[in-house]
Amino acid sequence: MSAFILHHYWPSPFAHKVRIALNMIGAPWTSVEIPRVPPKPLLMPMTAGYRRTPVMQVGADIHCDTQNIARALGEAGYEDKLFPDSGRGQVMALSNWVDQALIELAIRTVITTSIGTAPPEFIKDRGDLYFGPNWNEARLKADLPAVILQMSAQLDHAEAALSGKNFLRGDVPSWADVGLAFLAWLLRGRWDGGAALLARYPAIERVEAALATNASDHDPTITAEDALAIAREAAPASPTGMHHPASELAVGQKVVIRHKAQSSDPDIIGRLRYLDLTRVSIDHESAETGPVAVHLPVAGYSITAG
Ligand SMILES: N[C@@H](CCC(=O)N[C@@H](CS)C(=O)NCC(=O)O)C(=O)O
Repeated sequence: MSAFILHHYWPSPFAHKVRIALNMIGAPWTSVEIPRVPPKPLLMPMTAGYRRTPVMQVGADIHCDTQNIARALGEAGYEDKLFPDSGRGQVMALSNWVDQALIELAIRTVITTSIGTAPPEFIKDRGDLYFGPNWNEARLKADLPAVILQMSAQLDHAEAALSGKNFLRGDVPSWADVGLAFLAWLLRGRWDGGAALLARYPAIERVEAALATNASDHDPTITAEDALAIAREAAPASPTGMHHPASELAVGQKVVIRHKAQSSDPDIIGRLRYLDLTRVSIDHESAETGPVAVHLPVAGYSITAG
């Protein structure tokens, strides 16, 4: 069976980002389908509190957040395909820009235009997750035209960055192009204004088409119970240790990892296993999984002594 187990649901845009990447690099993968809203009783025992989608499991190593999943795929032998020409720094910077400058606006647009058609509990859950404690539907709707203007401006920057090139860094695609492809997938598939907006950006549409992936291009789905058993039977294979020159945290100490944006994300709590400039790992244990290592990116999270 494939080493990579993607815990996801099919409509998840961030999960689609990883599905596009797995297809682009030709890595075999399997998946577990998880609920779209909490509770997630067969996932959360693995994640020490992380509730977002997707999560990528490799035995007893649990990778959270797509930024960290990209690093894990690189370390598993796909570095050159995700970050061609030793371009990891530029690719990660571009990809973070797409997530922050564009995906946030796209998600806001999709959620705002789903009000009234998506289940109210879904809107409430996502509102609390993405817009902080004081959001309300009327303000989201009032803000929408300005959000679309913002998004068009950022799309224009991305289109210009593709000028004269097939992909953001030249002839071959990278993790940064995966960001544009899942953005286009989200806008086209979930917003009735998406196709018309994207039609103004032909280079982005070309990246979207070049990286388009088919949901069936993966090994058969496994059950969540099987995935828990795989975690239980494995031991974390990832390294331990402090590799951060400026942190006073110590391996073995209890730490709390918190999303930096205001959101309803629960805290992620465990004993520090590993820290370097871009990754934090904690040891976590549950009856369902035994000991696992949970990995997150440093960027975008606050990590403090617990
Ligand atoms: N920064 C995260 C964002 C992940 C994210 O927001 N995912 C959405 C789904 S596309 C989510 O978790 N929604 C709530 C949920 O699935 O419970 C990443 O890159 O993985």
